[in-house]
Amino acid sequence: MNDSSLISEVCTDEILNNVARKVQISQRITNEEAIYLYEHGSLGFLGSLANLIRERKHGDKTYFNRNFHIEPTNICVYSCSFCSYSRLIKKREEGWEYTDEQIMDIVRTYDNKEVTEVHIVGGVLPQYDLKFYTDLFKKIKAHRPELHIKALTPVEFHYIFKKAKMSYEEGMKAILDSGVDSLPGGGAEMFDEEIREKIAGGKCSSDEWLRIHEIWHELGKRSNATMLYGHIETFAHRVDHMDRLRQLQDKTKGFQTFIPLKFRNKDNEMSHLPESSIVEDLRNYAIARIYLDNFDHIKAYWPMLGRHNAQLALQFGVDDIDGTIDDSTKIYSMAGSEEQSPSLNTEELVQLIKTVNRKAIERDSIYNELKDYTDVVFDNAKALRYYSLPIN
Ligand code: V47
Ligand code: SF4
Repeated sequence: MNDSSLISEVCTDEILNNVARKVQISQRITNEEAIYLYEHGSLGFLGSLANLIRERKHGDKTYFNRNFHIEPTNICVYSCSFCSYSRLIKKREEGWEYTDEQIMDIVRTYDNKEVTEVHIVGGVLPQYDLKFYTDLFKKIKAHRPELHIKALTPVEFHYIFKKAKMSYEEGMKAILDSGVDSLPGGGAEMFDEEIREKIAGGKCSSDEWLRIHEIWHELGKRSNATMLYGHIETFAHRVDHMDRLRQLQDKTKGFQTFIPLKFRNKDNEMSHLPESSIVEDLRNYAIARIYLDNFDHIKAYWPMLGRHNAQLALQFGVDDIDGTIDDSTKIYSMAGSEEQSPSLNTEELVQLIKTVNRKAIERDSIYNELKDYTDVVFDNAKALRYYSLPIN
């Protein structure tokens, strides 16, 4: 008897049984079934199904990369109510605004480090226009051609293309030609229009977010998708969000990874809302894994979730925990994450994965496998920080 027939044996709920059967034969679940899973699926039930899918797709492999972030500014023309990091233009003095040379200085600090990716995203400001960014990306490529540039979201693209009086098609072609390799998943928030207006009013619409990713995929390039959950949305809104992604993915196959982002409530306009529990977070990862049958990867972003919760998520459908980060992002530390200076060296990330009996695989930004760490033994006492199970 395999895992999922066992699930069917012990579960007496007809709808849950049917979902288990569908998972067993790799059949897609409906939106109604996904909502039902949110309402009635126990953590154990969801975890077993999600893990079955995860192991069918990737076995024990758990992916990570060596990356750093650059956040050119935290001043922003928008004021999303979940954002703890941005400062409005009228409070400019409280934030930072890097010039292109300052950004290049940051890139140069990594010259002797074995990073493979830079992730660039920040606030939206008039001086960071299309020319600023395309010149910057060209400079980064000229300086370090092999460094993968994962940069900007439809929120920035919509703003800078409008200012440049360019269509999305023309704009994305210019972005491609300037050296951007892939798009991160940010700015998606929650696609339901009413919720989006309340938490992220004024920035690009859901259709615009999806259209920009579609154009990027049509150019033959890859991107990620996020979902900001655990605030004022309902389970039906989460399923609607994933439904729109699943439909676009059927069309383009350009998404690589889905990244659920748990709302963190420190110092923002929604601080009065409680944060979701870890049980709810794990259920959410599991349902995402079950629902998004056409996404290869589900990522737990450890600077947001915390490293130990990210380890747990590896049993609930997650196969990727992002990268080394090198303390280069402020978005989540400012929003209250327990990771106040997010940075893990390769060794620490590998041990984090191995101590929960998964296989650590370093990947590049489009999931080519760079190194399997199964037989690599580190001689370093720091690894003991993560010691909870025997290290293979
Ligand atoms: O779009 C901002 C979210 C996103 C909060 O593609 C918050 O590999 C929770 O998209 N609580 C930006 N979430 C980060 C992002 C990302 C991160 C890591 C990897 C990738 C990838 C993409 O962060 C924003 C927004 O949804 N966010 N503030 C907050 N208080
Ligand atoms: Fe600006 Fe992005 Fe923060 Fe919204 S989430 S206020 S667009 S930096």
